[in-house]
Amino acid sequence: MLNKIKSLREEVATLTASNAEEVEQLRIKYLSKKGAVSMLMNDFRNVPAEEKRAVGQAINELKNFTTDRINELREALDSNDGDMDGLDLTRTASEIRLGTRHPLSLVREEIISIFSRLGFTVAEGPEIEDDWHVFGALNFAEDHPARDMQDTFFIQRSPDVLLRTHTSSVQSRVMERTQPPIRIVCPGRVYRNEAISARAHCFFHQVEALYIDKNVSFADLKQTLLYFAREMFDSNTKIRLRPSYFPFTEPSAEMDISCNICGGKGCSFCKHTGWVEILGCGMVDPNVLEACGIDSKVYSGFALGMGIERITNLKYQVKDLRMFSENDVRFLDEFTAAH
Ligand code: 2NM
Repeated sequence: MLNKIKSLREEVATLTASNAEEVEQLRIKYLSKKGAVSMLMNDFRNVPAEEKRAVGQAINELKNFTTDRINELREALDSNDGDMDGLDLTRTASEIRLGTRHPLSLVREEIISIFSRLGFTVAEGPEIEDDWHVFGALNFAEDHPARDMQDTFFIQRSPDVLLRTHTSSVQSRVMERTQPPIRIVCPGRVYRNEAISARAHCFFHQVEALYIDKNVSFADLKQTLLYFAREMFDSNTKIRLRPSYFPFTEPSAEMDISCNICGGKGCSFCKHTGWVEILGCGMVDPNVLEACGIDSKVYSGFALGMGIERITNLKYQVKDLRMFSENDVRFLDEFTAAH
């Protein structure tokens, strides 16, 4: 009996199968009710009492060995491509998770959409720029601090190659190659040489708008600003303009909106003033028009620029600017995709 078990074990050890059907045949041959291993169980009745223990153990061991061996053969086939065993075509598909839009993208698209309703189209340009398009054409004095290494990232010196510090460089390029009317919005990433903290980053995102035609006035600018503020925030939003200075505009102003967090009553976000600054603007300086080949006696224009991060903070109260570029999915998942 023990010899019979031993030779059966050797036989099982050498089994092979080239497809699932052959594995099943082997299972039937050895493990089914009438299979070779099961038949040993029948013989077990005739084993003398003193051998029962040893033979019983040997049969059990053979049974386990054979089961394992056949499972091994089946698994080896399953992991081969082309074999359809184990592929359940009736299984419900797993859920497809859609990504979310980045908050800065959501806000950028909303800004562009508002200006497009006023007839503005999108213009884009390079992030790596020359001195002329970032500063020279835009009426920045030769010794203006923005031209300093402290404020601007230089890639190369004389001729200067630098990272744009504002998207106005796109506008100087458009003005150089296009005669008015010009009505463009320029979204994009800009770079400033600043220490990174919760409130400052070495890059951020801007949208600037430029409108040049005959008879464009400060009144046109104000009405555009009011429309923008009421579309972007709520329809009761108030605006206020404070005189300011920019090299490329004269006169220049900064615009505040009534704080949309406390509704103008005063809170920590607006530092208890009821107002928050959101953008800079002004009438394009005639020097800029002339530098770009546009006749400043015939044409006038307004320009404005805003930081997308700042607008996004107002809408979503993001505490730390660094959140925008860390790509932590727990943060990004809070912004559901807009379709
Ligand atoms: C601002 C504020 C004020 C501006 C000016 C120009 C250009 F090209 F026409 F000269 N583009 N953008 C401008 C004016 C930008 O950002 C705070």
